[in-house]
Amino acid sequence: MAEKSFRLCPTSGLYFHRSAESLMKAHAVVGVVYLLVGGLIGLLLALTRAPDIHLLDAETFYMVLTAHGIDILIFWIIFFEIAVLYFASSTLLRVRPATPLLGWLGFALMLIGSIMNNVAVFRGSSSVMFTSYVPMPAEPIFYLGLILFAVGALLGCFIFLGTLVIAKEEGTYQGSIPLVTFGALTAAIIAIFTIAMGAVILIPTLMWSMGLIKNIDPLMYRNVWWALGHSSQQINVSAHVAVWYAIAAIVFGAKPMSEKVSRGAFLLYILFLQLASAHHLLADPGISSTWKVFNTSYAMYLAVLASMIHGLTVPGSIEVAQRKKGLNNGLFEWLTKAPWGNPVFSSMFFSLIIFGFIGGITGVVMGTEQINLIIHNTLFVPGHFHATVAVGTTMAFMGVAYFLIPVLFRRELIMPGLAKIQPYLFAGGMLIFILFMLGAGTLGLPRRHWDVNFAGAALQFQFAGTAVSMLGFVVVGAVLAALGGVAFVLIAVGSLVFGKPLDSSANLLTSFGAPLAASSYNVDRPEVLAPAADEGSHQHVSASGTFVLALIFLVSFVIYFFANAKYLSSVWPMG
Ligand code: HEM
Ligand SMILES: [Cu+2]
Repeated sequence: MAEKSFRLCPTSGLYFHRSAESLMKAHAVVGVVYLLVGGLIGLLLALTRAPDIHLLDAETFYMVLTAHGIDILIFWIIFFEIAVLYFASSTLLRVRPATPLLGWLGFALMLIGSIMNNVAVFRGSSSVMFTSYVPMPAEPIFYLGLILFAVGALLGCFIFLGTLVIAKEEGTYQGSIPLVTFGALTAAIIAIFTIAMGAVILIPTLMWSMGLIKNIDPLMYRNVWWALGHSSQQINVSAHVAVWYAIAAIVFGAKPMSEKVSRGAFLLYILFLQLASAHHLLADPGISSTWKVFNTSYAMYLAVLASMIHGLTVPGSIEVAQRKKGLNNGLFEWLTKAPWGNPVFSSMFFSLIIFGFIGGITGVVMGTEQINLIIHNTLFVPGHFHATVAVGTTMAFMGVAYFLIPVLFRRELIMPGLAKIQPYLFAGGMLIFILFMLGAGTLGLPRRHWDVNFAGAALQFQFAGTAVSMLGFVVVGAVLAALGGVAFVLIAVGSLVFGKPLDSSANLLTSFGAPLAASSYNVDRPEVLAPAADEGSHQHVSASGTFVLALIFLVSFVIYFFANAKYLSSVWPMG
């Protein structure tokens, strides 16, 4: 292992291997470009949903809806995730990446595949939406693009595993792999399963679109497709939870409250999440209620339990770290005196709160077979998943990107003032957007619908006025969130192009006035992202504030669940 192939980052104490570094940069940058494209066209969708604006015509709306879903949920997130895999393996374990040349091949496949898919979509011939349900046909290059992209991502996962093997063989770490790497490993394992399911469903669909196969059963398609579609969301969850732990360590020097519990929770994801795919089939005929209820109750709750454990231990570990630094007054001084002006922290914390409170609670409510009936295919559904992926995953990644700009790219952040408020703009906008979509959906407004007024339709229908007027607020939220998204891309890409190159001793992260990486994560304390050697030694510091937050969470959960059950009984009277 030639020493000169590593660079020691003076800001963070992290070691970057040159070849892993370039791979991380390439994946992260392309991912951010897709975030920009996908986010901006998301705004066009919102502007069309509001009947007074009704921006796009019907054909363009469904084309853009397709592009938005795929560009942002697949291409932005997975490009960034592969960057995270290189970081969690090569950088955290201080080891060269396995077969970097294959890494570039994987990158090229992902890039080419994603472009092919976009070409198919923007030609207007493949408006089949993110789920591409048969028998709606898309062009062959739509599916082929997705398949090439998936093969590229699969290479990234294998290189991650190979890098772990090299680290083990060369003994670059002691004991077990760090928790963040463990979380990334969970994501990689789930990704391999997900991509295999993708092959099972997309290869036949490609052949069908080429005329080589006559028919694909739509019910079977949905069943297998969701083994891909749902699992891919669990890759996101594992990856963004790993990022939460990383940011807690980076910003606060926090150590997991219990390594074993956190690792066990990651394991729960691997064991139970595939079964939870059933929550996408709750309204499908041809599948028994027993099967639906078993998979979405007992099995799904074990995956949900895992998220609740992380949602408790991450803020808990931050609280413990803060209290040890003396922020010990009352229940919440540790939180009120957290570095709210530092976008690494604020992005991560908004991700955690909105993912947990809104994404989590609405997910469990929606995953209940009976309640699902009142919100199935309504705007409630995009309300839910913008909380989980658009805020949960995206903001966690934005947070770590703010950390990586000075550390990985060695650039000073441009517009630090804007960077301070950007997370508030994006999270605030998204919050409005999400809450009003949830509300409109609860009142029955459909998702993926071009015209809620049914102008000129053969069968007329009038939705409640309140529901329709909520769409105005959806637009307000969407505009704010889009501004926040554009601000992020401006700062991130602008810093790479115009940011002052950092000299070796600078520590510009502190320009946010927060105790940051350098103090809590430096060469003398390389163990911060590694397993806590003395587990238990800090247990006497309590995390009572987090405990109160958890209780508030549980109470909101129970009230909301029963409110929906009550509502169900009123719209579905049975005597
Ligand atoms: C500026 C930010 C964003 C805005 C304004 C926005 C807006 C929208 C709107 C209006 C819809 C259509 C809802 C419907 O009619 O059914 C939608 C769908 C969707 N959005 Fe977003 N979105 C944003 C960011 C994101 C992000 C960051 C993600 C994922 C990481 C995401 C993932 C999706 C997905 C998967 C769909 C569903 C597509 C489909 O139904 O096939 N969005 N978004
Ligand atoms: Cu799901």
